This record gives sequence, structure tokens and C-alpha cells, in this order.
Amino acid sequence: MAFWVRAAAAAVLAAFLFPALAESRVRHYKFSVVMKNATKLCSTKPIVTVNGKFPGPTLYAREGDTVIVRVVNHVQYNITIHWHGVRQLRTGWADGPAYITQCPIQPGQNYIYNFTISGQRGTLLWHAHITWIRATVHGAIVILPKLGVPYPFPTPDKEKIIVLGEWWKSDIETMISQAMQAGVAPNVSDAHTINGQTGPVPNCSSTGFTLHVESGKTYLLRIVNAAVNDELFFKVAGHQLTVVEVDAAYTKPFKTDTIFIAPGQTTNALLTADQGIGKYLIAISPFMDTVVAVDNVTGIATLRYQGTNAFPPTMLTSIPSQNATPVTESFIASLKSLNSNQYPAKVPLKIDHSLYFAIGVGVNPCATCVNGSRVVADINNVTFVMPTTALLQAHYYNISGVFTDDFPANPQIPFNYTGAPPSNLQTMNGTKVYRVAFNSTVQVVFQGTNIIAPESHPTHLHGFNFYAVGRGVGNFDPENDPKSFNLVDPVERNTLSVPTAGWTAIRFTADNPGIWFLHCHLEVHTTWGLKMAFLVDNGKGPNESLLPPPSDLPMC
Ligand SMILES: *[C@@H]1O[C@H](CO)[C@@H](O)[C@H](O)[C@H]1NC(C)=O
Ligand SMILES: *[C@@H]1O[C@H](CO)[C@@H](O)[C@H](O)[C@H]1NC(C)=O
Ligand SMILES: *[C@@H]1O[C@H](CO)[C@@H](O)[C@H](O)[C@H]1NC(C)=O
Ligand SMILES: *[C@@H]1O[C@H](CO)[C@@H](O)[C@H](O)[C@H]1NC(C)=O
Ligand SMILES: *[C@@H]1O[C@H](CO)[C@@H](O)[C@H](O)[C@H]1NC(C)=O
Ligand SMILES: *[C@@H]1O[C@H](CO)[C@@H](O)[C@H](O)[C@H]1NC(C)=O
Ligand SMILES: *[C@@H]1O[C@H](CO)[C@@H](O)[C@H](O)[C@H]1NC(C)=O
Ligand SMILES: *[C@@H]1O[C@H](CO)[C@@H](O)[C@H](O)[C@H]1NC(C)=O
Ligand SMILES: *[C@@H]1O[C@H](CO)[C@@H](O)[C@H](O)[C@H]1NC(C)=O
Ligand SMILES: *[C@@H]1O[C@H](CO)[C@@H](O)[C@H](O)[C@H]1NC(C)=O
Ligand SMILES: *[C@@H]1O[C@H](CO)[C@@H](O)[C@H](O)[C@H]1NC(C)=O
Ligand SMILES: *[C@@H]1O[C@H](CO)[C@@H](O)[C@H](O)[C@H]1NC(C)=O
Ligand SMILES: [Cu+2]
Repeated sequence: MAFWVRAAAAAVLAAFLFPALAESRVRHYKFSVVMKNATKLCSTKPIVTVNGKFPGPTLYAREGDTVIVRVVNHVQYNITIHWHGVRQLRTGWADGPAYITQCPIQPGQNYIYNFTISGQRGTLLWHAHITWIRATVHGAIVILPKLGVPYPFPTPDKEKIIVLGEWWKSDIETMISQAMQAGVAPNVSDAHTINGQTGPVPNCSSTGFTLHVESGKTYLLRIVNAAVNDELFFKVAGHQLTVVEVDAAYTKPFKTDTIFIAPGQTTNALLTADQGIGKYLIAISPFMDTVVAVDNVTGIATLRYQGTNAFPPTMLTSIPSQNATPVTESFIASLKSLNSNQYPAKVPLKIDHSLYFAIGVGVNPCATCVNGSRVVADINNVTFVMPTTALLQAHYYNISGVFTDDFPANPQIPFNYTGAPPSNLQTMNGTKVYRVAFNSTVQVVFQGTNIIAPESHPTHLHGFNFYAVGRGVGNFDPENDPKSFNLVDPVERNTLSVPTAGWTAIRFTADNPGIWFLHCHLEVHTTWGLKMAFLVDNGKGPNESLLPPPSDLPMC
């Protein structure tokens, strides 16, 4: 017995001393989905959590590691978990979006997510991917570089995780299902949270999250936007931030006093505690540059230097206004791939599929709805209808009648997308995918539309990182706009805001066989139908093919 214990300890030690022995570790996690009472804004409600935590546990791994997460569902809701931004090469079964890559883990059931992290390092997030459960079921994923590989920026003294969220006083699942039945917009949240805390609220005992720092040290802040519907500004009074990575891809470092971060995005930034000992306010506030209601309550936390006595924090001299479009555009324009020898930007230069996706909302008749109609959302006029069999299962087992592969490459009835809307705002229902061969190259120009209200749409692609090659206001001009595309060092990411009444162009290589969801990461728009999927066929041989499904894959 003692021998085995010593042998095991020696193996662990060897793993630290000799990195080669430690390559490709397997990391095991258990995620128990349980209800937990939580009190915020002076009121208590039960929430769905992982392991009783809000935000949930941080998942740590190194590049190259295999991650095994056993999810056990102890709640009355169907559950799935998505590992947002993890490439999932050939392991689509572990991606997580309900009815896209798997059927839900039903109450009392469990499922093992099994995937390997390759070619990525930085911060990502995990979250539930069914109805609106991700509001409370989410957490950070920290991917460290391989042992012995340094960061391409000065090594920070410490690292801190900062997860941003949104809080509703009412039960979220009830709220969204009532809103959907009535065909009305769901209520906006009641507060923004920083690491699960709202910040001071009059007459409630809530001080907010405190970020402890020591004078002179440098911190790597791993910032995750796990909010449901709100793009956010992040600011720390008196301190500059140096952005070094987004969506687990290194960027050229740049200094800023404001970070703009959309739901589903992650940003790593260095902060040096180089100011006088004291307390400094941290604030998150929403971005909304159109006439859509948003939770406008600023979330507050405190940066506190060691040795500070209790006195009021240094306030922020300004918080960006809700419609501060120039702040978002200047932040986005500053983001560039690091594009070094070690981390080159591999932007596809020759395009096999050039797609133009008009995204926005529409209005469909609805007999049971308050106004006899409901607001829906669409891509190229297709409002995605969720199947009852997971698309990936239908694809793998050749089950017909679940989806069709005729997703339109272009708007079928072109109109002035950012001008006067068409007279007919109706959309069509469909469960359609766009099919491409393995390793083909794809360009998508997302065109925001003006229907009802133009709006910023943070669009997320599963299974791939893409390069953000171009961006502009108004309608995309296929003749002239490509001339100014950045094909050298565009930022690489998995979620990107399509500007209000504007367009953005992305490129990626479809080197991952399977079915990959694409959707707006504002949950309200996803729910309304702003989603589709890419079907990437197998290439040649097993290394270019989707793996067979695991034996415990949940059934519908
Ligand atoms: C939450 O609190 C209520 C009322 O006190 C209690 O009945 C319920 O069991 C609690 N739920 C959990 C998950 O602790
Ligand atoms: C995870 O997947 C790998 C590769 O398919 C397989 O060898 C391994 O047994 C799986 N592990 C578990 C716990 O399912
Ligand atoms: C939505 O907000 C309104 C106004 O605050 C409130 O009356 C209603 O109960 C809320 N709906 C739900 C489902 O929480
Ligand atoms: C119903 O339609 C009217 C007119 O378009 C609009 O002002 C009102 O907000 C709508 N009500 C709901 C509940 O959507
Ligand atoms: C806070 O409590 C005080 C004293 O009970 C009361 O006068 C005040 O209106 C309360 N403020 C809010 C915002 O509820
Ligand atoms: C926040 O929104 C509410 C409701 O729409 C509005 O009454 C309030 O004036 C807004 N506050 C700020 C600071 O914009
Ligand atoms: C599905 O069809 C393809 C091509 O027709 C075939 O190669 C494959 O074996 C079929 N898969 C299953 C699980 O039946
Ligand atoms: C589209 O609408 C915009 C805004 O009204 C207008 O400036 C533009 O000229 C229109 N474009 C075309 C091609 O009609
Ligand atoms: C969208 O589809 C609906 C239903 O087929 C049709 O009536 C409408 O004209 C289409 N609109 C556009 C812009 O394609
Ligand atoms: C479209 O799908 C929704 C369900 O997502 C359904 O309620 C509605 O009746 C469908 N509309 C048409 C025109 O088929
Ligand atoms: C994918 O295509 C690129 C050229 O676009 C080629 O260099 C590469 O070898 C291909 N990879 C595979 C696995 O086929
Ligand atoms: C849970 O998922 C199963 C399988 O898809 C489905 O039959 C059931 O209706 C779902 N339950 C709820 C409450 O949505
Ligand atoms: Cu959207």
C-alpha cells in the first residue's frame, strides 16, 4: 500500500520535473447539476448551478490535454453543456448545443464530455446550451500553454478570473417561456454581476466582488462575458489594461482603458498595480446603440491594494454611454492577431464558398400571441426551427426528414438591408444546414438588417476559429469592400459583433468534420431563430472523419 502511494507521488513529481512525461494529461472533472438558493438584490430564488456554485467551477487544462467531464443531472430541467470556443476536432459529440450535436441530458441522467484541446491557449468559457439555463450555469475555461512554453508577453505575477453575468430576480425559465408564448420581448435582467456579485444595492447587504492586488505586481485578468443578452464595457478606475489575447488566440498587445466584450467572448488583459495604494472602482456597463431596451444597471466591483484601509474607492471619471459606438469600434479596430512565427495567422486566401448572410428580426403571425404576431429572428429569411432529433445524430446515422442541406448562400430576395425595410416582414421556418466539403474555405459576410430595429449581433461559430477580415457600416459592397480586407493579421476568434446597421466578414477553413452551430450569442435572438448550422463532410480516412458517437450519448 505504502509503496503504491509513494510510487504515485513519485510519478506526480516526475511529471512536474520532466515535462515530456507530462504531455497530454487527462483531466477529470465532475459537474453535478444541482439547484441552489441564491440571494441577490434582496431576494432569494432557487437557481440551476454546477456543483452549487455561481459562477460555476473553473476548468483548467493545458494545450494538448484531454478533458473528461462527467455531467450528472440532478435537476428537473434538461441540460447540456457547451465548451464554448473549444475546437472539438472530430469530437462534435462533445460540443453540447441541444438538438444540434446531442439530445439533452434528461433529469437523473448523466453524460461524459470527452475532448482534447489542441492548438489553443488562453481563456474560454463553458455554459449550458439549452433554453436560458446558461444564465446561471457557466464558468471559465483556462487553457495554459504546454509545459515549458512561455506566454508571448511578460509573465504576470498572478492570474485572476473575472466572469461577467446578468441576474434576474424572477425565475428565468418561467420568464422566457411566458414571453415566448405571448410573443413579446422577454424582460431585461435586473442587474449585472462580476464573479456572481452585483455590487452595492441600496438597503441590501451586498458589497460586490473585491479584486485583491499587491502594489507593483502585474495581473493577468481572464475576463469572460457570460451575460445572456448584453454586450458590456469593462473599466478599472485609474488603470490601463493591455489586451494580449481574445477567445484563446494571442493578439498584438495594445493598451486601452476600456474593454468591449460581447456575450461568449473572452479577453485576457494585463493590469499592473502601479497606482497609489487604495481602492479603485471596477465597472461593467451595457452597450446598446439602438432603440432596444437593455438592463442599464452598472455592475460594480472593487480593485483593492494590499494595505488599504477602509476609505471610499477612487471613482471612474467616466463610464461609456450606452450608445458609445465609437468606443466599440476603436476597441475592435485595435484587435489584431499576434501573427508571429510561432503563432502565425493562417487566413484563407482562396475562397471556395462565399456566403452573404442577412441577419436580423422579422414578424410572423401567431394566433395565441398578444398582438396576433410574434417577433422572430432569421438568417437569410430562414427562422431556424429546432429539430427533435439532434442534427449530428441524423447526419451520422443517415436519418432523413430531420434537416435539409439547402440553406441559402445569399438572401433570396435582396433588399436595402440598412435602408427602408421591405413591406413584408414575414420569414420562413426551416431546419436547414449549409453543406461544405472537408477542408474547404468559407467566407461569410454577415449583414445586419434594419427590420424593426437594427442591432448589434455577437455571432458565434462552433467548431472553428475564424478570422475577422473586414467590417463596415451600411450595406456590404462586394466590389469595393474586399479591397480593404485585412488578410495579414486579422483577429482570430469564435464570436464577433456584427455592427448595428453594418456588416462584418469572416473567413475560416472547414477542417473539422461534423455539424457546427452558428448563432447570435444574445440568447433572445437565438431563441427567436437567429441560428443555422454548417455541415462539414468527412474528408479521406479516419483522421479526417467524425469519430463514432460515445456509447452514453443521450437519446431523445
Ligand atoms: C430553498 O429555500 C426554500 C425555502 O426556504 C426551501 O424550501 C428549499 O428547499 C431550498 N432549496 C434548496 C435547493 O436549497
Ligand atoms: C475519451 O475518448 C478517447 C478517444 O476516443 C477514448 O480512448 C477514451 O476511452 C474516452 N474516455 C472516456 C472516459 O470515455
Ligand atoms: C416582467 O417585468 C414586468 C414588469 O417589471 C413584471 O410585471 C413581470 O412579472 C415580469 N415577468 C416575468 C415573467 O418575470
Ligand atoms: C403590439 O403592437 C403595438 C403596435 O405595433 C406595439 O406598440 C405594442 O408594443 C405591441 N405589444 C406587444 C405586447 O408586443
Ligand atoms: C432604504 O431604507 C430606508 C430606511 O428604511 C428608506 O427610507 C429608503 O427609502 C430605502 N431605500 C430604498 C431604495 O429602498
Ligand atoms: C434605465 O432604464 C430605465 C428603464 O428603461 C429608465 O427608466 C432609466 O432612466 C434608465 N437609466 C439610465 C441611467 O439610463
Ligand atoms: C450513411 O450513409 C453513408 C453514405 O451513403 C454511408 O457511407 C454510411 O455508412 C452510412 N452510415 C450509417 C451509420 O448507416
Ligand atoms: C439604402 O438605404 C440607405 C438609407 O436610407 C440609403 O442611404 C441608400 O442610398 C440606400 N441604398 C440603395 C442602394 O438604395
Ligand atoms: C421571406 O419568406 C417569406 C415566406 O416565404 C416571404 O413571404 C418573404 O417575402 C420573404 N422575405 C424575404 C426578404 O426574403
Ligand atoms: C414556424 O415554427 C413555429 C415553431 O417554431 C410554429 O409555431 C409556427 O407555426 C411555424 N410557422 C409556420 C408558418 O409554419
Ligand atoms: C487543406 O487545404 C490546404 C490548402 O487550402 C492544404 O494545404 C492542406 O494540406 C489541406 N489539408 C488537408 C488535411 O487536406
Ligand atoms: C427533455 O428532452 C426530451 C428529449 O428530447 C424531450 O422529450 C422532453 O420533452 C424534454 N423536456 C422538457 C421539459 O423540455
Ligand atoms: Cu443578435
